[in-house]
Amino acid sequence: MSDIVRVERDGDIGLICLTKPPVNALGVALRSAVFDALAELVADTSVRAIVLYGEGRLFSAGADIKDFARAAETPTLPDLLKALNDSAKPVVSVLHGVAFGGALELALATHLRVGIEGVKVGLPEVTLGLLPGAGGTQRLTRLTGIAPVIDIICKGRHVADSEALELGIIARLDQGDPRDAGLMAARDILAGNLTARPTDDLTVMADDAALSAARAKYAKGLTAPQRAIDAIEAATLPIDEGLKRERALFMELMQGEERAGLVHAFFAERATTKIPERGAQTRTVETVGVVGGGTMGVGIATAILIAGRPVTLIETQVEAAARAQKAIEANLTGALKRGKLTADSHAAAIGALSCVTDITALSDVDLVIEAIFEDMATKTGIFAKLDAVCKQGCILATNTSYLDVNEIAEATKRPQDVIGLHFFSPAHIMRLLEVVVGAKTAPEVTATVFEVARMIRKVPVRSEVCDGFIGNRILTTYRKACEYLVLDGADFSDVDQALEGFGFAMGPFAVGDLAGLDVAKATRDRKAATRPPEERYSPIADRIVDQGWFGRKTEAGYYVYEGTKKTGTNAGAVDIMHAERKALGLTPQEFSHQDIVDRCLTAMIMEATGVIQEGIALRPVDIDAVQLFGYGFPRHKGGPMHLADQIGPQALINRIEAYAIQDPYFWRVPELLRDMVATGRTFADLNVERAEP
Ligand code: 3H9
Repeated sequence: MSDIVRVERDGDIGLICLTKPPVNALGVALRSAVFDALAELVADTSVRAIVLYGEGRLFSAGADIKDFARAAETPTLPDLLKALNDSAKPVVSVLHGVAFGGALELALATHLRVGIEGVKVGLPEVTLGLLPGAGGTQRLTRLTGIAPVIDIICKGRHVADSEALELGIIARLDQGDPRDAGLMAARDILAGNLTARPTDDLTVMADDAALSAARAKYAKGLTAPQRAIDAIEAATLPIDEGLKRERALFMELMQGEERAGLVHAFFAERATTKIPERGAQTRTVETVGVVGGGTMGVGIATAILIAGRPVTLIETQVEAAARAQKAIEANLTGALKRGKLTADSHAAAIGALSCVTDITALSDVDLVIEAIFEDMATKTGIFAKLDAVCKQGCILATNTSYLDVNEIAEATKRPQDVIGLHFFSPAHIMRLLEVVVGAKTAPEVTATVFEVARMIRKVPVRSEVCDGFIGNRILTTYRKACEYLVLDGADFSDVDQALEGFGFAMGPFAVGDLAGLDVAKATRDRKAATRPPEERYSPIADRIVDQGWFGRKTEAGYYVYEGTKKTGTNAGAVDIMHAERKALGLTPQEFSHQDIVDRCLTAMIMEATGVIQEGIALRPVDIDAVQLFGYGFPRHKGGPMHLADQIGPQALINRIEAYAIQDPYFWRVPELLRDMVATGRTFADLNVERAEP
């Protein structure tokens, strides 16, 4: 017996229990232990049926994703599945919690599957740039037919218990203990009351219409769903041929950049919670106050209510409080429609909201999040009031996106309880939460807000205080690079197209139109007095705003709109671009889409490297998480620092030095890049070195 698999016997039934925390991932050690356990039970003449189940909160999360970088070791998952399929004794698998990827494939190779209520099954490999590589495309198709399997695999979606039953993925749905359910099913099989048979014995009906519709649907997207369709098509072949085809397609994807980027993104989402404050005693957060009922306050309140915690929201006027109440209720109803809330939890969330004008209503809450407009004097005024009103131990958070959290903290007599929580709009949907730790913030406060982030399903990233923190600081540099490109000859629509071609949902100028060009101008005006004289400045955006073109809300900005629909570029904005280039005496240069992407991403990486060098971010992977979950960086590219490793530090230095010939003030090589060249380290190495700060 090993410590990751328990072999038991109950009469003539043998049981194999997976006991490898945290998620029973099917790495080589677990595969090998199950393989040996199976051989032992198959050889035991007293055993007539075998049950496979898992211990802990879930059956298994599938193949061990950390192993992808290594060559497959034997027994491989297909080796193990063949042994299960070929077992002369019936094998029943019991699925509880989740059975994803290789875990579902493992179960599909057993002769019968039982689900425990609440179980979710799925083949999410496409979300990792892969396709199911251990028979999933062949065996699931044998159970459900081609059309349903395309929907499940190409979307990588989770299938709920009742649907799994309906589709025949599980033979029955039980309640309670997986072990008991497995024993009961095994006894029913031995008594002839339940049929168990290898999935491989089933055949698949061809469905050319479903395949060609899927090919058309996924033609423009990522590679993995396209290859998955090819593998599903092979399910009409004899099983051995189909499995061979699936494996070949799987191995091809395994070598791809898409897979590397998506796997990096998977771990980035989970890496950011490893902070130095981990392990500090946390405070209890049961009740939350929100100050400000604008877009941010409404979104933040919604996120907290969805997580089942009561919210008291403060506005200055009764009408504004009523408006916030209505907006939050509408958000909650949206969450109900999207399946994020049940009818009961929706009603409970609405009952747990109170929008009032009296700040003393916050006297007993555990956490307050201030979300008023960005003005230091107003914010410090609010924090002084909160200091007077809130109970001792209450955490006071500000949702500022760039103001100095230390200065805000000093407005109170308890700076140790003050922290920045920078949400992204819409706050109940966007996953990123920048946690801005002040000079005096207590470790337990930081640890507690990371717990709160988990509760509201955010990706929290720890940042030190600086102008713009991690995200907006990098965004500012990236945007400047985009604007300089336009000054130098690339049309703004070319810049947008190039970056959309790279994978951003929207280019920077289209985003500017969406966010409001007047808002960006107000920020530039605020910074004008402190702008260094050596810094290049593009007046194009200011001239566009001068025309009253603020973007989508005025139906004209860089582009023109009918309602929210973009109908073309704004000819007036194009004229301004040409005129300003001329006024500055600039001769337009030619830039290919590749040049544009290289410059803009190099600017992003350059600033991000500075952010790491200065210790504002803990690790390169934290920057990737910020970009992926807050700024629309394409997930399959893994994030700017993952990309930086592919480009390499020396190539990045060469680029920056070449760009610096024209603008040495903006383009400067960060010391860390030179250090990486000298020591041969990559950003991935830094992630490993700093994995547990
Ligand atoms: C596959 O199966 C390929 C096959 O078709 C073919 C093979 C030939 N491996 O998410 P959590 C870690 S591809 C390694 O925080 P939750 C995770 O990093 C696989 N590690 O918990 C974290 O570690 P840490 C297809 C894994 O309760 C810890 O476990 N399967 C794996 O919020 C806890 O995870 C998938 O795509 C893994 N497979 O969610 C499923 N899974 O504490 C991927 C998790 O050090 N996993 N870890 O940060 C999930 O969707 C979620 O983790 C799950 C649990 C729902 C299971």
